[in-house]
Amino acid sequence: MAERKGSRAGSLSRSAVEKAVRDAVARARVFDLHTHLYEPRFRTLLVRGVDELITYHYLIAEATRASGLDPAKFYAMPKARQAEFIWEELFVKRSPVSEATRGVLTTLSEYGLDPRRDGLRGARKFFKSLTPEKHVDLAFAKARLAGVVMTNDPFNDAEHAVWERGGRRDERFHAALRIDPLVVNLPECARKLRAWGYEVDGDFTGRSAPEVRRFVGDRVRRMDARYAAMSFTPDFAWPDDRLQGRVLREAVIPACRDAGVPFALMIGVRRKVRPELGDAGDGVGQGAPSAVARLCAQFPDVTFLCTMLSRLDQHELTVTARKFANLKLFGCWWFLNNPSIVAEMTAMRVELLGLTFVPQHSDARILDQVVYKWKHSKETIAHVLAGKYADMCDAGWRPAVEEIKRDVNALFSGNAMEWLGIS
Ligand code: HDL
Ligand code: ZN
Repeated sequence: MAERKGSRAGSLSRSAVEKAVRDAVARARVFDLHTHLYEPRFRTLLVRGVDELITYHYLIAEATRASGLDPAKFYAMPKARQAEFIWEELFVKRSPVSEATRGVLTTLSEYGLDPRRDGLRGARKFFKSLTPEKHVDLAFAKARLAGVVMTNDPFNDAEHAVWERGGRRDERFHAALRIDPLVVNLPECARKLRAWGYEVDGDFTGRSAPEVRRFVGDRVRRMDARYAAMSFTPDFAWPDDRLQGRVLREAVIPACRDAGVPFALMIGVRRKVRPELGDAGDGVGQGAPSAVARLCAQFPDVTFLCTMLSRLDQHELTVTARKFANLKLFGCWWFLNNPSIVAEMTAMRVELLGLTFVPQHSDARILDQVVYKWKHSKETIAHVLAGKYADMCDAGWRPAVEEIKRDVNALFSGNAMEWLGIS
């Protein structure tokens, strides 16, 4: 029989391609490039369980908005009462159709519960029996996680104490050195840095630059951090003679280059738009991908991971990534992590970057979120990819199933692990 156009031994028929893509995505092991999770040895820093899941700050914003309750009154309630309030406002009085409420349903259902029948009470009973270690194993298995990267703040006293104590590490958890405080609150950081033996001044004068560079290098080594990271407000600029530009240019970027680790820029957060909402009070603003381009051009030997928070920046940032091989785009961050936007961003990235990006990270703060964030993201990304592979067949190139698995595994773990030098 004549070879079908675009085929070779093992090629799939067009009708088989879409299913092969969906199966490969469903089976793919995931390396989660950015989370706020912690190994169990960090004890209470590892946030888990149904009350935490329901009082995720996304749901606090939604519930205080829906009810009109003053945030201060909400935060004055004990955690269990906060969860009951959110459950009542967003699940009972109204259907849980938002992405964050649907996420709670997905997670409880994936754990074998019936959210409607079991409700908050039944869910609480289920979680009661889980030790931190068993809970991590369960959530990681459900989300098919091969590994996650934490967000490690060297200036957080509780976290610092655990690093100082040392101890066997859980190899599924990788460290990332998160150093926003260096820019957001240098005077406080300088006080701690001096106590740790680094000659750093609150106004970044004297020997501050080489000493911050030494500190970043020391902490990267101590944590075996896979990258250093900062979030930036929409006015991120490059070049930049403000404090943040100097800290980056004179200390952080040289330290990343010395250590051979990437620097991650997370750009576009408008901090404390509504301070009384706490973690739920941040907003989003359009940034300048052109500043990222100038940074990548100036440091061609440094790898820059980047995710921007505004939907308005995505096309320009993706085109910028076509110009700079050292610019690595990852995830649909925070307010972008909604199916409608994940679909749009993933299609655009495949069309402009092929397979050379990381489509998603979970940003999970609560352990159980990885279950729903990855299920939802995989569904959306699989749908987009299936269409792209079908289009490829129509253009005359029928893939083999092994090729589809190769590509899908690159997107869900291979690319990220390669960027971070993890074998
Ligand atoms: O700065 C960050 O890493 C953000 O992800 C914030 O933690 C944000 O509050 C968040 O949780 N987004 O999902
Ligand atoms: Zn985050």
